[in-house]
Amino acid sequence: MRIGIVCYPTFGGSGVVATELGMALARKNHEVHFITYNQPVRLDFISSGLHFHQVQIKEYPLFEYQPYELALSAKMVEVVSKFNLEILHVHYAIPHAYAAYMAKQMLKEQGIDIKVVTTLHGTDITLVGSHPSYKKSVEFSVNQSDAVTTVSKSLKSQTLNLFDIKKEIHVIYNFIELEKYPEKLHDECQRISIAKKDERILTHISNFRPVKRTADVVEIFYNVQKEIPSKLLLVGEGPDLQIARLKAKELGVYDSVLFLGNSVELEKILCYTDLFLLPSETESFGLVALEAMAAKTPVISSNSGGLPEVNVHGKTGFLSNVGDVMDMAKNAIYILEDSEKLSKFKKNAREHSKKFSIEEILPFYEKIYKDLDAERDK
Ligand code: GMT
Repeated sequence: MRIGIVCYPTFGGSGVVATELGMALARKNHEVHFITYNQPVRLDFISSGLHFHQVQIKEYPLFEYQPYELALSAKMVEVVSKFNLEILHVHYAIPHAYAAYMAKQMLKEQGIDIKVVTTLHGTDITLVGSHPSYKKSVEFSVNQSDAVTTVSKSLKSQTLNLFDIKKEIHVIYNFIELEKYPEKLHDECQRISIAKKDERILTHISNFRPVKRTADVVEIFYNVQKEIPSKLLLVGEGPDLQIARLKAKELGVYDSVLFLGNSVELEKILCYTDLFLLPSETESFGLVALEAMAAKTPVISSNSGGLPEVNVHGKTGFLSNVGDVMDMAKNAIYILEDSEKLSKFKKNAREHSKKFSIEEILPFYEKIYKDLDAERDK
């Protein structure tokens, strides 16, 4: 099929899911057109069947806020009609679902019936979407989509609680490409470049927004390193990175924390890692936890949102109440104190991640596309 994908091209989870989905669809001989303001960070143009169309904004001094949705919907119209697209799949409702609705109306005038799929990723519903400034427009544009998906059962029920949604919501989990995390790479990984032989490596990867509770990450690590020699790797950038630095200095562990910045080499970093920390305030799914598990890394997380659908308490890691850093540290020590126990958790994590392999999940999206296409022919 010919599919347009609209997403944020950044390091955020929704952009990563959209990009990986597009690349996987192209490998299955679909023609995929990305419509974004920059080339998505994980987009690999070596694969054929992939196209990128940049949304360009005409800046004008009158505007305090540049009208991105306008440029985006115009680009969607141009690409859909030029390449005869059948589906527009928008990731993250704000403002993509709204722009897709506008494009759909414009295309109708040209006699084109484009089918719009909206995937809700989390904060587009919870923290941002339900804010009174956006709520009505988000609700309207989600209801106007031809199909709606969420990335977890938890996000589906939050969406139904917060909005008056008249559409059926399909739950399609985040997915993982297991080949990116080969078992062999794990055996060869050069962890000695990061930590001493007797040290454990704990890692947190995020965009360091308040929702990630970065200070909790450092506090958990502080309590762990009192019992077990260890290092903390902080990967990513964002507004709360400074909070993490200050916390590490305040607790006297700054020298044991490595700040690695944004990275496209997550597989390598996770390969070094013994334990992944994700104490988020809310997390619709927690793609990064799944990536960690695929790389044989158990996860210490909060129990908020969709995290219990990914991280299995006592098997792939542990879940604690949001903010309970002492419980998280206790669970981390329990896993790390004994190499045999750690190996068992690592094995379980990898095994469980297989449930979310791209081969398992991709057909659910393809079915939605096919069903919508068949609807058009009726
Ligand atoms: O939370 C982030 O860091 C980014 C955010 C996004 O929208 O880009 O991620 C959301 O979407 C991911 C992919 O579906 C989910 O795995 C994340 O859990 C979700 N983040 C939140 O709900 C906070």
